[in-house]
Amino acid sequence: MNAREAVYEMWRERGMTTMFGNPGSTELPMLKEFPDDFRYVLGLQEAVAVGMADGFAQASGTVGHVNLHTAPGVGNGMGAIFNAQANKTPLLVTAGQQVRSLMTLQANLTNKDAARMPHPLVKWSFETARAEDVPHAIARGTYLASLPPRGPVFVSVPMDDWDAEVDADAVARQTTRSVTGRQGPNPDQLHALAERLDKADNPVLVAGPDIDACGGWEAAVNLVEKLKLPVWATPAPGGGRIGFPEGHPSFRGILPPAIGPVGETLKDHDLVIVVGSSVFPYYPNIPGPLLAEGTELVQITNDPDEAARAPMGDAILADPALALEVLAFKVGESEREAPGEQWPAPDPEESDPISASVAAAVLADLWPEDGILVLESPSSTLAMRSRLKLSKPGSYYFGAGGGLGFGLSAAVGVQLAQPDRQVVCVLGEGSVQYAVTAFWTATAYKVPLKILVLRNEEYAILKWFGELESVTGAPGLDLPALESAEIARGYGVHAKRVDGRDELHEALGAALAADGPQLVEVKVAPGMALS
Ligand SMILES: Cc1ncc(C[n+]2csc(CCOP(=O)(O)OP(=O)(O)O)c2C)c(N)n1
Repeated sequence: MNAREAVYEMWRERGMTTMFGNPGSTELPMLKEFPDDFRYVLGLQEAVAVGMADGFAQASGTVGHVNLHTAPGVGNGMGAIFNAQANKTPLLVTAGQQVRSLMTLQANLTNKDAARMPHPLVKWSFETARAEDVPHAIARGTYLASLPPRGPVFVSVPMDDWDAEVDADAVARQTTRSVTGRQGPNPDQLHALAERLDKADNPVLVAGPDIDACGGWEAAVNLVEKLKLPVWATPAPGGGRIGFPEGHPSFRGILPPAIGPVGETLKDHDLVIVVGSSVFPYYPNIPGPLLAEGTELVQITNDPDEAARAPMGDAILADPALALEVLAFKVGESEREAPGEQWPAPDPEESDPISASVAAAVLADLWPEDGILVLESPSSTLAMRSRLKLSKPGSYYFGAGGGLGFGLSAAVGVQLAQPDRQVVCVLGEGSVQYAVTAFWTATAYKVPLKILVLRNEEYAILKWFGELESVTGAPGLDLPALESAEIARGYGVHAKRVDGRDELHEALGAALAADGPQLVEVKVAPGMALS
């Protein structure tokens, strides 16, 4: 048995038969005699291959695999690996390397310090000392990626390793292990928290992305309905997924992403429990008290680093879903009145061109049963969330790392992982450009993704940040004449450019009903769309 046979057998056993990548000479030996039961999804640039694998892994619940070209390919992929780390995506990243005998003299394409390169973006980074250890290293990386907190790992494989003979018995022992685990909550700590929740006058839940990733929606709803809790979503920049149904009457909205405003928003509560999120994914520096006097906070997270780095409150390390189930069981039914609907999205004002809020309202009108939103239109994140009010698990993916390019590439991966659900990707026209080659993959693999591009002819969110940071006169914030529909057509995507609410409604409806990848580009007014 050689290393290649051993590794493919392991991937097969673990259901990892979809491989994303962009090949070079150093990767070809891995791809030799590519087995019929595997699928290779070609990305035309490594950042896109990583982003597609990220979306695929998150939406399929398996460890994703992306194979990158040696040093320059890893370099291209690093922004997307950063995103995967922020998204806590279980992702095996492999990369080719020169043959071992030419590494010391540093022949062309040698990655002279391969394992150091993706630091600190991965949980583990490795190149084996011996060719025969490659299957063990890939097994180790795969196990580690899948354990909480999940995230990317990196294994560099010299190209001559794939034909190396391996010890079949040792490999079987190393690669067929079941390595699983979700942290069970400490019963004493949860008991104490349940008591605090029962005693609190006005407790509140902040729901984070890991509730979705860990399958905790039902338990969250049970807890909320028993305790009549109001619910906020964790601030949008860190909300890579949605942890609570946003159409639920207890849902209040999305917390603002800055210290002062978060403290202010939560000031009437005596106890805040934050589940499946960091405390908090702050972004702009708007200082103020972290929490009002008299407000206490308890975080439940499966990530020791998130627990340790929070600037206030207590933390309990536990799987969010398991902890919510125990809490929902332990707490008593509250006598409080259940919160009524508090997150209205009033009809947006008509304008010419239409606002992004109107575009969001049109999309909400046409929203497919079971639709999945992959969102990267920075100035209209809040408008999209507040109009769509997504209320089913696994229905929202957003790049928590903030690196543009996640949206379009991840959308292709999500649609490949969820062929029976309609994926809709909403993008700013600036964001399209960071993953533009994903259009080609969508066409080549007949991925029936629907894409809505909001054309505001500027980097709207950066102009807004400029105001916040008192920056005037910054160059490079306008994007005139970027023809997204024409560009998409060049990659084979059926695309249409429209203006106004009615044309958008018609084109989007037609795109949703049609086969294959479809794009609608609509002109929208500049500026932020906050609701
Ligand atoms: C890889 C990367 N480069 C640069 C940025 C900085 N950035 C944040 S938002 C933004 C503008 C995005 O423009 P567009 O998609 O048109 O959205 P809009 O702000 O107009 O809604 C940029 C350049 C980033 N987040 N990621």
